[in-house]
This record gives sequence, C-alpha cells and structure tokens, in this order.
Amino acid sequence: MFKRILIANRGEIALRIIRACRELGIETVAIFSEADRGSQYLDLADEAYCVGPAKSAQSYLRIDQVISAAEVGNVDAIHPGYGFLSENAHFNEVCRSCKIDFIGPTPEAMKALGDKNTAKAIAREAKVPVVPGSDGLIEDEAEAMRVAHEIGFPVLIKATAGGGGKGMRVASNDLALSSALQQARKEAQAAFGNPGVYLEKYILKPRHVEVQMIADHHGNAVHLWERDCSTQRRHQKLIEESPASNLPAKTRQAICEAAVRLIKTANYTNAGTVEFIVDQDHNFYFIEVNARIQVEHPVTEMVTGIDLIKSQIRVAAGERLPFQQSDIHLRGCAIECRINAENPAKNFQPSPGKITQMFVPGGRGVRFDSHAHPGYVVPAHYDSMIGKLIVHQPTRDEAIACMIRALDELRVEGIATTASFLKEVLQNVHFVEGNIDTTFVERTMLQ
Ligand code: MV4
Repeated sequence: MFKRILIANRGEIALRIIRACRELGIETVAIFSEADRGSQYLDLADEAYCVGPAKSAQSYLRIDQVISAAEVGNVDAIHPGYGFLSENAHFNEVCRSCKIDFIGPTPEAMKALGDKNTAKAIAREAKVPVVPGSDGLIEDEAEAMRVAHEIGFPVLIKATAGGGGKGMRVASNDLALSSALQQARKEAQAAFGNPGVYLEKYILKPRHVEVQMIADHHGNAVHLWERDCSTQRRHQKLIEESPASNLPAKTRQAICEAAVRLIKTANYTNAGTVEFIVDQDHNFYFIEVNARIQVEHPVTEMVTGIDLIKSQIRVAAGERLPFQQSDIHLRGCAIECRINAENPAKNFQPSPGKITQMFVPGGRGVRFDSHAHPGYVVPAHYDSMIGKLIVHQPTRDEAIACMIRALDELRVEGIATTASFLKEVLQNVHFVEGNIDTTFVERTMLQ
C-alpha cells in the first residue's frame, strides 16, 4: 500500500481524499494556490505546498509545479480528484515517467477514451449501442450532408476532443448544417487544439444516466449501478440520484452490462463513469466515458456502501477488488444537491465572498461533503461549488422529504447560494414524479 499520497486538487474533493487517506493510514501532501492559502482543510493534511498564484492555469494546472510538490513531498502516488489535471493524459504520463503512481486509469486508456470518436469506436466494438450518426470523423460538408439525410434532422455536431457539452452544435436543415459544421470546427480548434468533429442524430429530451465502474489490475471489472443526472441547467448538474427512477429493470440491467463490456474492451482500470443518454422510449446510447472520480460519486457510495475513494487507492496500489458483481447491491435511494455560491435570482451569477454564518444540517441519513465553514472566504477564481448535500433513505419519496428538510436546516450567510432553488426543484411536479430529462429545469422553471 502507498505510504504517502499527494492530492492534486482543492476544496471539498481534496478534503474527501485527505479523509479517506487518514482512515487508510496513508500520509497526505496537499497543494494550494495563493487564493487557497490558509484554508482550514489544509491543516488536515500532513504537509501542504503552494503551487502558484490564484489562477488555476498558474497553479493547479501547472504540471511542473504539481510534480515539484510531489517530489519535495516524497509521495508514492497522486490523486487528481476531478477537474484540473484529472483527465490530462500528458500529466498521467509525466507521473509514470517520474515513477509516481497516478490514481486513475492508465495514460493509454485515458487517451483512447478522451477522444470521443475513438471512445465511440470502442463502444461499437464492445457491442454497446451508440447514437446513429457518422462512422468516424466528418471529413467535409458533403459527408455531413449525406449522413444528415441518411439519419434525418435534427443532427448534433460534436467535437471529438470536447465533452460535457462543450463544442456541440444542433442543426435542423442543410443551410444550418453547413454553417454549424464550420463553426463547430473553428470552435473545437480554438478550445481544444483539435478540429475533429462527428455527427449524431439529435435525441430530443434525453435523460442522462451514467454507470459507475471500478476495475482492478487483475481483470476484475464491476459496475456499481447507475445515477440519474438529468436535473441540470446549462450542462451544470444540479441534483444527482441513485437509482435512476422510472427506469425499467431490463433497461437498467442492459445499460449496466453494456458499461462493463465497454470498460473491459478499453482495458480500463480504476474508477470511471460510462455516460449514456436514454430517450423517451427507453432506448439507451453511449455518449462518453468520464475517466475520473466524479463530483456525484457519494450517491453511489450511499446506496452500495462502497467507499469509492478508498477503492481507487487500493486498486491503484495493485490490490484486488474485494468484491465481485454479485456482491454489489443497491439499498434505498440517495440524492445529492450541489450547493453553489451563486445567486439564482441573478441568473446564477457567482457569489464569492466571506461566509459570515453557517449551520450544517445533520441527522439520520444526511451527509455534507464540504470544506466550507463560518469565516471561510469563497474565492472567485474557481468553480462555485461550496459543498454537496447528500441524503440516503429507504425510498425516493423519503429521500426527497429528507433533502427538503436538510436544505431548510442549511444556513449559509454572507453569500448567495443555490439552496432555495434546489428546494424548488425538489418540489417541482416533474421531479417529484421522476418525470425528468435534461431539459425539464430550463423548460419548466426558468425563462
Ligand atoms: C446528446 C444529446 C442529444 N443527442 N447527443 C451533452 C453533454 C455531453 N456529455 C452529451 N450531451 C448531449 N448529447 C445526442 N446525440 C443531448 C446532450 C445533452 C445533455 C446530455 C447529458 C446531460 C445534459 C445534457 C444537456 C443538454 C444536452
């Protein structure tokens, strides 16, 4: 097992990883930017090093600075958390060349799945359903037109280097397709340095269902069932839950088995998530793989009883998974609300600043993953999530009631938060009935 781990991240996920390491008897080295200097959670690490100024491009994203901290801290491994360098295959390779274990998939698997077009090809090879569309990258306008007429409008152009909704364009006719293709290419080149795009049938009102996976280095790969992350606004997830409600048992089983086939075919190791969209007729299609631990991993931990961060560390250290597929059962329902320092009344404008007062909810089945506390100053430089409120109850109805109760208890003063809006979502008739898709928040609550 590792003796010492560097956590290449900040905020709640850094704290989550520090806590897991402490329980495993592993020493921790934290890093921080100038904006995070003095943050209380850093005191819980054994050591902490500054990696640069507030801007993440000059600190948390600086491979040289992060590796320097790892060398000075003399660690065996790096946990990248989510965001920042977590899906950077080059960083992963640099770790390998420095003989530091990267807690995540190999650079090869990360690279293959990081390119969405390659990932889609692997899915086809694994007999995993994909959205009808171009067979590979689109070479020119004539090919785009041919494919669009074959599958029918509307179509969606996606950047192969994109993901999470970045670099996507919808087109509903020939004329729109021509300009969307040009724009998508230009945007993809500017944003990712890769102009490659592919084309898919645009699925209307899809649900976002993702399957949590974990695989060891001994050929064991299992799924930890699914999460529904349809409750989102502008590609920002608001609420995640497990299990997905109103998903036929057969569909659910088929999605989870497809996810296992995919990661086995990709020789994927460690934790990862296979993302699907599910249409109104319960057809499911592979979309992309998230080759990292995700923000919403706690809902899966609550319903399966498996600690995903500890599992990641054990697998990276070469241990065998201590469970097999038949050991993994779902118990009850878990829901997570992301608490962001944003003002819902001002179009979710970020609301950084000092938290003057704070009361954290508790009680049976309530978990709050957060690095925030009274007196904490939310920096303006990073994403605005200040905590995750997670509840676990026997049924979805009870989980909703528990979450509303917990949101009512939560008090954060000095800054605006999304808590009141989340409560409204939980009371929205579509949400209550489990009649959710990726458009219902924007269709029924905003505008
Ligand atoms: C789609 C789609 C409809 N049709 N693909 C957006 C994020 C990226 N991971 C995939 N996304 C989508 N792909 C086809 N062919 C609709 C979305 C989509 C979406 C997916 C998941 C969660 C939220 C979303 C919000 C808008 C659009």
